[in-house]
Parts: sequence; structure tokens; C-alpha cells
Amino acid sequence: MGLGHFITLEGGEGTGKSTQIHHLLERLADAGIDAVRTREPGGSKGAERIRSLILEAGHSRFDPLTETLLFYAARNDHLEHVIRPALNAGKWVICDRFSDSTRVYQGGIGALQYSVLDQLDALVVHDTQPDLTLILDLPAEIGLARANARRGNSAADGFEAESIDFHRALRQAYLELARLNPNRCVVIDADGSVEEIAERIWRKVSERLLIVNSVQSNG
Ligand code: Z5A
Repeated sequence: MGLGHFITLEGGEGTGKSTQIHHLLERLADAGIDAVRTREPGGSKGAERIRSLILEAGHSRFDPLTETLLFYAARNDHLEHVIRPALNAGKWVICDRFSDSTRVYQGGIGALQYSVLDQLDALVVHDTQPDLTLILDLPAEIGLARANARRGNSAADGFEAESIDFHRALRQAYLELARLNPNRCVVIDADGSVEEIAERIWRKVSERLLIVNSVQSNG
């Protein structure tokens, strides 16, 4: 395997993941690093079809286990067709949401037990775990206001339509996840201008991964 790295971005609604992935890819390209941008649910042809099934359920979401199995079915296809081939080719993979979303949405603030999620993760993700997870942290009110402004008059999906308490609990669940996984997860203050946040992210990516790469290639 080459020197590719797997980075995931996580966080609640409207925290700016998509916006920041765009900036991160530009910085990586400037540094001469070939990176693949992808997302979950989705990212591969099959997984995008499953994404439509999940998100178009609207207010009548699937029952918790069915929904979780759909997320993992999509993830399996995504790993097989996009993530692993890119990493094996030495490319970096930057993914908007991954298994931590399932852990937080379907586990922490959902109905599924962590033991069930652990079994699914061992089966599907196995050792293709992220090298670095950037958790974009923002008060729920600000994230929701951003997401609502962007959506305009179009209908909210089942997740967007949840209450403010749901989104506050989501934020706490992400902070707890970061606390439990300090080697992999970094919390990024996502309040501020797009440029300020891009700079915070770049600093962390450089500290955690670029320095490691340069040591590997010099060693
Ligand atoms: N889900 C799950 O339950 N289990 C799983 O395993 C997985 C997912 C993988 C997918 O939604 C839903 O599936 C998600 C979790 C669940 N549900 N929710 N909620 P999605 O893919 O459709 O959406 P999302 O992942 O939540 O992303 P998002 O809402 O589109 O937000 P974002 O990517 O984090 O933010 P953004 O698009 O970059 O920015 C939002 C707006 O804010 C936009 O208009 C920007 O221009 C603006 N913005 C961005 N940065 C700033 C700053 N710094 N200042 C001001 N305005 C800004």
C-alpha cells in the first residue's frame, strides 16, 4: 500500500463539512497530494442508490435496525468500490461522514446498542479505519440555521426535521466520541469564517499526517 491516508469529517447538521472538504482538497493539491473526495451515505454507484432509499424515507424513517443495516450495506459497497481501491493506489481519501455517524446517530442518540454496531463494523470496515477524524463542532442552533438557510423552501429529510434537543444531544455525542478516541479524533471549532476554519483544519492535518509522511519518505 502507498502513502495514502484516510480522513473522515464528522459533525452535526450544517457544521460545514462539505465546505471544508473543498478547501482541504485544494490545500492537499497545492502540496502535491492526490486525494479522492467522497461521502456517506453514498460515494459509490450502489451506495448512492441506498442513500436515496434512506433519506427519501422522510419523516417515516425505517426502524432503527433496518436503517443501520442499510447504512452498513452502503458502506460495504463504498469501501469495496471506492475507498479501498483508492487507498491501495496510494491516494488520500477524504470522506464526508463514515462509521462515526452511525455510532452517534444510530447508537449514541439512537436505539442501537454499541455491541451490535461493533459487530457490523468489524465485519464491514474491518481494518480500513480512518487515520484521522475531524469533528466539526458548532452549537446546534448555528448549524441548523445554516442548514435551513441553504435548504430554502425545499422539504427537510428525516434527520433535518428532528428537534433542537436532538441536535444538541448529537453535538454532545460527538464530543464524547472524540474524548474516547483521542488518537484518531480531533475536535475543530467550526464557528468563524470559512477561511479561519480551513486554516484550523490544515494545521491539524499537517501536524497529524503530513509530518508522519515526510518522516516515512525520508526514513
Ligand atoms: N447519517 C446517519 O444517521 N448514519 C450514518 O451512518 C450516516 C449518515 C453516514 C446525511 O445527510 C444524513 O444521514 C445525516 C446523518 C445521517 N443527517 N443529518 N442531519 P446529508 O449527507 O444530506 O447531510 P449532512 O452530512 O448532515 O451535511 P449538511 O447538512 O449538508 O452539512 P455540512 O456538509 O456539514 O455543511 P455545508 O454544506 O458545508 O454548509 C452548510 C451551509 O452553511 C452552506 O450553505 C454553507 O455555505 C454554509 N457555511 C459553511 N461554512 C460556513 C461558515 N464558516 N460560516 C457561515 N456559513 C457557512
